[in-house]
Amino acid sequence: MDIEALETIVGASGVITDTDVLAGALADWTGRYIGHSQAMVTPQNTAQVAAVVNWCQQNGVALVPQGGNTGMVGGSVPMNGELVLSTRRMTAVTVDPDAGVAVAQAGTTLAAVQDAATEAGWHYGVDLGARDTATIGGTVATNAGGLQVLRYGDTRHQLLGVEAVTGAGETVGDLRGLHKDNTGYHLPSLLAGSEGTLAVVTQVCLRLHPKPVDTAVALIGFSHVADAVERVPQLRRSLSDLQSLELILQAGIDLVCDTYGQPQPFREPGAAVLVVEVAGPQGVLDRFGAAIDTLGLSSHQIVVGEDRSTQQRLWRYREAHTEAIATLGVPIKLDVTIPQRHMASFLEHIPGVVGASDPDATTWLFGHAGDGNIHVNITGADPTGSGLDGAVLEYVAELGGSISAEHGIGRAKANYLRLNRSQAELDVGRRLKDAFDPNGILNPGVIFLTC
Ligand code: FAD
Ligand code: 2HG
Ligand code: ZN
Repeated sequence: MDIEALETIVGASGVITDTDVLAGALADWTGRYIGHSQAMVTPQNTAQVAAVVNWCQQNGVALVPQGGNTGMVGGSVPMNGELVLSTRRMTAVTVDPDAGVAVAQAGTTLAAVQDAATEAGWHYGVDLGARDTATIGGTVATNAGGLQVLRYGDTRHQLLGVEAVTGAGETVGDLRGLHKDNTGYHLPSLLAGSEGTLAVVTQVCLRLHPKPVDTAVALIGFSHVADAVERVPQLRRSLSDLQSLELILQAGIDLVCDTYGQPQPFREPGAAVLVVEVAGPQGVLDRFGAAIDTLGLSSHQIVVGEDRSTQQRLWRYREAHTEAIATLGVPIKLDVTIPQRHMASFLEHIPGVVGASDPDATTWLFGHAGDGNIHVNITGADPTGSGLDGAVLEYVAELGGSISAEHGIGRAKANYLRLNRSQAELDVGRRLKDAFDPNGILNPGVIFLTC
């Protein structure tokens, strides 16, 4: 790789070849994917991204766009020696308080976007545990979901505009922030979830939402998992301020408590807990209490957090799952959507499906119950080629679910995309990829097995 040529584009300090610094960009968050590369290039603006992509095109060099490297499907690491294009030096964010719109460079962290929105009196409708590290470009590229999808939709729904550099080196898109614009194909929708295979996202224009005045968080304990699942549609219908509705099971709570020395949330542990966050205009807590009474939930184990620090403590039981599971070794991570009518039986049967493939494996289940997204984590099994992924994903597809609710396909699920997509759809997808990236230099092997 011609490092000097890259330095001419982004400056000497913009090309990283030091192996210690580079190491962090070569492995994914889960530790399942470990790649190699000679260099990471860190442009500061769209023009530099375009120049790098053009140079890669002319020199037949493949590249992997990388944001915070918190992705869960191995899409952000150079498995075949590709150049890493990191957006870490593209971190500007501005908010137009009158329009209720934010414009951010791709490398801005999700937390920085949220903070900028809050300071301007607005709310950004995407939140997830990796908020301090995940970038806005990465969340667009993966169409990240997270904890507030049932209220605001996923990342795709926040996009008023996107600016990006295609694999052919053209800069496309706009940041005008128009709420309505039906001028043909909608570029933001095409790029949301494209996982760096069509274009490098350089800037985004985001819709903001009214900032809630009050927030309350509650844990509701259940003796049976099926009872918790059964309450989900009821809570969605009854809680007008509902912002998050998450499910955790007792085994995961035990793991979090043991790993981090936290006390159990309830004196008498049950089987499942729903984590509920309500947020809205003044009086949230009163409306929440009234709804709980009407739903006959008052006899259940309920703990409510009214102040921010209690709310954060309650959220920790849910948010610490990913890190606690990581302490057990490299997990197999699957994130699936299950139709509501099959949810209870899926949760009951999936450990058996896993156990039938590998009796030594342990299954951990938790997730965004409000939108049907369950995270299936498997520990104690060989993450490379145990066949467990296939067993779980085939079962999900048979139930009419999605093999990727929010993390994307990446490399981890490229082999299984056919379970959810017809041959005609895969063919159209490939033609789309060719149109954006005619030389196949962007993230080869991600989403599609070969390019
Ligand atoms: P990366 O990991 O760097 O990249 C992810 C993909 O996007 C790769 O394919 C990469 O090539 C591509 N990409 C990155 N930046 C660009 C760009 N500028 N242009 C084009 N392509 C790009 N995800 C959820 O959906 N919901 C959750 O609730 C959630 N919670 C999480 C909690 C934890 C603790 C962790 C570690 C992860 C979680 N994630 C969650 C996964 C992850 O945070 C998201 O997928 C996030 O969107 C990735 O952003 P990133 O900047 O880290 O992207
Ligand atoms: C979450 O919802 C993330 O916490 C990560 O999507 C899920 O660790 C996982 O599998
Ligand atoms: Zn999730």
